[in-house]
Amino acid sequence: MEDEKMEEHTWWKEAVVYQIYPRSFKDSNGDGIGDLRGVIEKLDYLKELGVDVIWMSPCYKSPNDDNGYDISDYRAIMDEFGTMEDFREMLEGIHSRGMKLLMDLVVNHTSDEHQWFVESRSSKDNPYRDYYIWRDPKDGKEPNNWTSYFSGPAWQYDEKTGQYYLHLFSKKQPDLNWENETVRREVYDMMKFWLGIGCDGFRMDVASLYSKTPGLPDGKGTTGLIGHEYYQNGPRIHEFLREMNREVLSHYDIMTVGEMSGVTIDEAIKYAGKKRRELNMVFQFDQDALDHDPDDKWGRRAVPLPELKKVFSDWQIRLEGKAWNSLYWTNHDQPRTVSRWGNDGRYRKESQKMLYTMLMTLQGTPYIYQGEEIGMTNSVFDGIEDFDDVEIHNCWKERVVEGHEDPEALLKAMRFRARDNARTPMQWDDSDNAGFSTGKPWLKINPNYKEINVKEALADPESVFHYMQKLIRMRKENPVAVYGVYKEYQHDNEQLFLYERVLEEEGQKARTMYVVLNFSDHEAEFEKPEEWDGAAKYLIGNMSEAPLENRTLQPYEAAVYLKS
Ligand code: TEU
Ligand code: CA
Repeated sequence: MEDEKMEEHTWWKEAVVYQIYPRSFKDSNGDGIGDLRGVIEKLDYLKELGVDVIWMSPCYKSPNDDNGYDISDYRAIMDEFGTMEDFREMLEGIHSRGMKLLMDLVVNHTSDEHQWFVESRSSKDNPYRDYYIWRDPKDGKEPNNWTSYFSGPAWQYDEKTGQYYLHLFSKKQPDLNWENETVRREVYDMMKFWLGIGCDGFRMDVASLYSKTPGLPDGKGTTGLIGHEYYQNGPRIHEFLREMNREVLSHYDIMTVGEMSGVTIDEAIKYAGKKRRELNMVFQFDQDALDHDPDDKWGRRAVPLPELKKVFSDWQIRLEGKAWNSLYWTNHDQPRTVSRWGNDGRYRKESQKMLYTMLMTLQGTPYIYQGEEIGMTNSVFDGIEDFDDVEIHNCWKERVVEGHEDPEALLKAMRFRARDNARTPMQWDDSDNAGFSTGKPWLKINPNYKEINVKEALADPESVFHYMQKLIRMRKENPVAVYGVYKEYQHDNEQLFLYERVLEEEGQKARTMYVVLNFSDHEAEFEKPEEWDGAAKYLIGNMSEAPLENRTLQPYEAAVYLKS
C-alpha cells in the first residue's frame, strides 16, 4: 500500500530538460547554420543555467525538407552540423559536465532520400517495398481520403510503379510500415547504436502514429486532419512500444518521452503508466489545442484562464500516482511562450518569469526550449517569403495560391502561430547577426536582438535568465516541487492560478508549497484560501517578497511559499 502511494524517485523525474534546435543554436563556421561545434562552445552556458538533460532536435543526415525531421541516414550526422567526431566530442562535453543527452527518434517516417525508400520505390518486388505503405489507386485517385498534417492528401502517386505511398507529413517524409517486423528490428538496432555510443535516451517524434488501422479506412471528417482516428493511438501502438521496451529500452538506464499527437489522458496513462513498461512520459497537446479552432490550427481564439487551468489541473490530478507528467510551454513547433500566454511588450520579463514559475512548480519533468531562458519573443515576418517552414509554404499554396483565400488574413494568423517563430536563431549578443553567426543566418534574426540577448541577460541580475537559474535551483532543493501532490484552489478565478503541492514521505516531515500566479496584465485581489497556513515562508517569486495574506498582486506577479 505504502509503496503504491509514494512516487518512486528517479533522475529523470528530477531533471530539468533543455531543448536545442541545432540549426538555430550557434553557428561555429560562418555558413549561417547552427552546428555541433556551436553547441560545444555553449555547454558551459547551459551548465551555468543549471539544466540536467539536453534534448537535441534531429542532427542526423537529412535533405532538410522538414529541418531534420526527414532523415536519410540514421547513423550519420547532417553535413551542415558536422561529423561523428564532433558528435562524440559534444557528448563527452555534456557528460563531463554532469549532463545527459536525449536524441530525437524520428521513426514514424524517413526521408524519401533514405536508402530504404530509394530501394522501396524502385520496384514492386524490391525487398524494401514493404518497408513503406504502398497502395493501388482507388477509382484512379488516392487510396483513401486521409489528409496530411502539412496540407493536401496524405498520399503521393509514384509513376514508376503506379502506386501511392502514405505520408502523414510532407511528401518527402514517407511513413514507415510498422506492421513489418523487419522495419521494427531495424529501428531497434539503430536505437542500440546510439545508446551504445552513450546517449541517455530518446524524445520520440509522433510516437502515437506508428500503428495504422488495417485496411486504412476512409476518415470520418471532411475538414481539418482527416483520418486521424485510424492512426492516432492506433490498434497495435502499445504492443509496438512494449516490444521496443523489451528489446531496447529496458536494458539501459535512460529517459524516454513520446510526443503523442492526439493523446488523451487515458491513453497517456497507458503509454507512461507505472507498470506498463512502455515510456517514461509523454508530451500532450491539450494546452496547445486551446487557442485555435479544432479544425484549423490557424484560426485563433482567446482562452479564458479557467480553461487553461483546467487542462493543467486535469493532467496533474489524473496522472497522480499512475503516470508521470511532462511540462512544457513551447518547442520548435509552437509560438514563443511570452507572445502566446504572456505579454511580450511592457511585461515581457514579468510574464515570462511568472509562466516558468508555474512550469517549475507542477508535478512532472519540465522542458525549457532554447531562448526561453532569456524571454525570446515571436519574430517579425513581412511576407510569405520570410518564412522557411514546409508547413507554411504547403498551406499557403493550398489556401492562397490555389484556394484564393485572403492572403492578408492568413499571413496575420501565420505571423502569430508559425513554427518559424521559435526557430529564429538564438540571440547571443547585440553584435551583427546576434552573435549567432558571422555569415548570413538561414532564417532572419528577430529584430529585437539588440535588447533581448544572452549577453544582456547575464549582465542583468533581474533578468529572466537569472530567475530561471533560481527556479531550477529551487526545484533541486525542494523535492516537494517535483513529487508533491497537486491541489487547485479558486478554479473560477479568471486572473489567478492558485495551487498547493503536498509531499508526505515516510520518516519525513510533510512539506507544503503554495503557488500564487497572476496571469493577467492587471493588478489582482488575492484572497488567501482558508486552508493555507499564513505562516508559510516566501520561497521564490518575481516581485518583492510579501507575506502570504490577502493583498493586491502586481500584473503577472508570481509568489511561491513553503511550509515545513
Ligand atoms: O511534430 C508533430 C506534430 O504533431 C506537431 O507538432 C506538428 O508539427 C504540428 O501539428 C504541425 O502543424 C513532430 C515534430 O516535432 C515536427 O517538427 C515535425 O515536423 C513532425 O513531427 C514530423 O516529423
Ligand atoms: Ca555552421
